[in-house]
Amino acid sequence: MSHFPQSHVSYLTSPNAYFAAVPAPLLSTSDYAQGLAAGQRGTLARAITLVESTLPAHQALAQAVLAAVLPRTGGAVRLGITGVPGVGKSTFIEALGLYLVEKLDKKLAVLAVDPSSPRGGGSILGDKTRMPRLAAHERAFIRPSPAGGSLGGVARATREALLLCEAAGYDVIFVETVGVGQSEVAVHGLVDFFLLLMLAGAGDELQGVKRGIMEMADALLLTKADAGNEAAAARAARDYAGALHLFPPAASGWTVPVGTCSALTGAGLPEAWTTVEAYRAHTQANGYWAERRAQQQLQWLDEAVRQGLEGRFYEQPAVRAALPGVRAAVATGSVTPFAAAEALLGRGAARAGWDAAFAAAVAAGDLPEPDMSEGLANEFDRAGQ
Ligand SMILES: Nc1nc2c(ncn2[C@@H]2O[C@H](COP(=O)(O)OP(=O)(O)OP(=O)(O)O)[C@@H](O)[C@H]2O)c(=O)[nH]1
Ligand SMILES: [Mg+2]
Repeated sequence: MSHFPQSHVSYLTSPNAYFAAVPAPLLSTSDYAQGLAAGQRGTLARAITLVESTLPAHQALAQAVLAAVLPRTGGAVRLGITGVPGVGKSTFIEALGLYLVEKLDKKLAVLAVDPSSPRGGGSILGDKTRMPRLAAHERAFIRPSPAGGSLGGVARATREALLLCEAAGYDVIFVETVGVGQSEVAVHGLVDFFLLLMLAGAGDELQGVKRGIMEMADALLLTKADAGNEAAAARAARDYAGALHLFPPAASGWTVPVGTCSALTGAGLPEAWTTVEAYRAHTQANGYWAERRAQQQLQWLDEAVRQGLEGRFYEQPAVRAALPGVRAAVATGSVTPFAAAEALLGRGAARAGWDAAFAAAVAAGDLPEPDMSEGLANEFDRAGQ
């Protein structure tokens, strides 16, 4: 690594093994903001790296950058794309993406939410080799999932990356999700339109299609409708359309369409985009588009408050000192989890000198009385500082 000079900046934009290992030098808030306003890809990549960082100094700068560019955000169509591993998401994104940048002159950013993806160059190379033409296109920007950490952390970083892409002038954002449970819910909270890709004949169970995910979808698309698979795909589309009729009407007033497509032949791709545009026209006219975004903002507020309180709570020296003993007591069953939590919340936030003696008391089953009012008041004092 040491032979790779810090002053060499090509690593900022080129996908190589040093990407994660060599940190980009920080810019000033206004340099980030100006670079984004000018649509500079290198600045965008560096700003995304900044919002992905968990270092407190980086977080503070990231929030300043986001605040500075906020007026330039919100203009894109945000499209979530989900489906089980192997259904063809990346291939679909490459094909639909090329259609958008080449035929419709769009500027497209592709992001991903994959909490399971490892840190390092592997996923970058993996995503880009699956989208080789799109990755090379000047009007497209592809960024793999931030790696590591909780789903909440990955989703938050992706949301902030999405805003940065909008500030840099991208007017369509795709967010690819791994189709394995909670990540769909997280991506649904980021996007305007949620597209579920499916395969004919794979069976609902195999595709992990829970009713909840079908209910979140704004369109279903049977993909790989090519090479003799067209009729089966069309049949499956009719079956799903029938099944969707049984669902209660969506709050958007939108009827969820079911189509077929092939990322290999390109069949159905223009229609897929027409559907997204029709949804936008429909929901912008009836107010649902703005309402959905407002609801998402409020969800992010709740989430940020929850994460902030949790972080501050666990940072307290008294809590850190007592927690191992309390956890041990709960694990062995000598204290109930609820009673231990009440005691931690009530006393931990309030009293600085709280330490091993408390843990010993908890372990002995001699719980101090919780004092929620004092604990909460203290929490709000801290929040206000
Ligand atoms: N025949 C056919 N094959 C396709 C189509 N789309 C994707 N494939 C193939 O299906 C396989 C999986 O495609 P990917 O695009 O990597 O699928 P994915 O959903 O992104 O997979 P993960 O990222 O691993 O979850 C690849 O071998 C593709 O070539 C299609 O429209 N038709
Ligand atoms: Mg993929």
